[in-house]
Amino acid sequence: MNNLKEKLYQKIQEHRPRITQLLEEHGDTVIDNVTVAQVIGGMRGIKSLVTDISYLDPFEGIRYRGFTLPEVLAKLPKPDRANMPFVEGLYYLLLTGEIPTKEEVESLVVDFKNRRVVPRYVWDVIDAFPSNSHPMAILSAAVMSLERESHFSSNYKNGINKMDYWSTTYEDATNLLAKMPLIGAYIYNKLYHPEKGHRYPDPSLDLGGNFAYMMGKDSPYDDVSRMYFIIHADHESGNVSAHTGHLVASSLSDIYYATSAMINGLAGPLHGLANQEVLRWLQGLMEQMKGEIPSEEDLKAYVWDTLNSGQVIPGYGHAVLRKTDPRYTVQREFCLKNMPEDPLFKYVDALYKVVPDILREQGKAKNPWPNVDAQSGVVQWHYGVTQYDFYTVLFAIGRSFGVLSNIIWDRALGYPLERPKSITTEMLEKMVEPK
Ligand code: FCX
Repeated sequence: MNNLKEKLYQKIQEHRPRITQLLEEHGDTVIDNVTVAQVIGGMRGIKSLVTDISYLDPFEGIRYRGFTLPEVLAKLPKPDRANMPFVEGLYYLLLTGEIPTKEEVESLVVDFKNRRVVPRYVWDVIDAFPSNSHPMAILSAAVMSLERESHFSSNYKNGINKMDYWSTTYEDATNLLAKMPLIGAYIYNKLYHPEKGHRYPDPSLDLGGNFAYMMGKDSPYDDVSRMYFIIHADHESGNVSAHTGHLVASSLSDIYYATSAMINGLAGPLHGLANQEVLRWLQGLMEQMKGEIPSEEDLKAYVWDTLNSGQVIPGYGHAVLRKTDPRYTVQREFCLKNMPEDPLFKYVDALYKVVPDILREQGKAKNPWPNVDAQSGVVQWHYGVTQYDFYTVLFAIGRSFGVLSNIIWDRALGYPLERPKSITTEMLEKMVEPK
């Protein structure tokens, strides 16, 4: 076992008794109530999942194993001359709860390099897609094509102890995570730069650096990639992508089935596709303003026009957050440092000053503040990734680190098949009848 897997096993052995004690001594303790509005309205806010990988406080934002994003970006080891941490180091943190040393991360970087060889048939599956296919559909199929590689599935057929499920799940997860950036870059070049042909990975580069190399992007796009994958990695367990991955894996579908399902959930306009909608909306604004920075009045008029046409302001609002998304702030600080004169960034900054007050005035959105999507596409556009259909693939690569870390721990703690109870409308009506 490499030192991450050994450390993980030690953490698993320490954690298992806590779950056993909770179940044995407190299994019948009630921790939440469920209302009619929650049953009909998307189960919002029902405390019904448990994870230690990350926690989302509505007023503080996301914490990975208790660390805020600024703390994660400051504490995790970075490659020499880089300003953003190794993504491999985030994986170590999400799995163990500990900040790894640079030596531990460098050992994990080598392990990831050894796992990132992608079988030829995956490229054939990607090449078989028509060039006007959505990159998320291609990514989902490419991940599914790798299912035959699953150590968990092949071992399960031969009969393995339930307490060891986590070990082959770890192998599948780490093998897939190492391959996702190469698959993403291949899809990008196939769809948007076929003239570049197939780039082979650079053995001297870490995951984020190699992704930038394979995308054909120079520095600081390596740091953009590390930042993007890290801030999108997890958003606790209840969002569509994380919950779908957790749910599908609860039937002991392997990592490949669960990750493909996660990608399919992320592809929805009310989830991962929103970062594309933000760019589309911003460019409509830029076109209407003929590239000029609009006056506050013109900006307000454009925002109200969008709302009055029955559309949402993309990149604003959130199902849980009730403050500015710290992931927006991390990217805004990157923009202020690296691209302060970018016109789209100036539009985003100008909108930040007017949209929250307008959403509050309209009075519908529970959260009038920007989320991660309000800023993410602007950074990609600046560095030449102008095909915003691709942005959700970047989101999926980052989100895989959180979802797959969760699934490894689900198996390690023996979390069972997920099976909430449903009821009929008539039963609901009877439950609300005056006694
Ligand atoms: N503009 C206009 N109206 C908005 C709005 C916005 N930005 N945000 C919310 N509203 C409206 C809703 O449309 C709803 O109106 P309705 O009653 O007519 O249907 C009302 O306000 C109440 O919605 P609310 O409960 O506040 O917000 P929702 O949870 O329904 O979700 C959306 C709002 C889906 C618009 C918002 O969450 C969004 O755009 N999400 C995109 C995906 C996302 O969350 N991206 C971040 C990534 C995610 F955090 C992750 O990492 O997993």
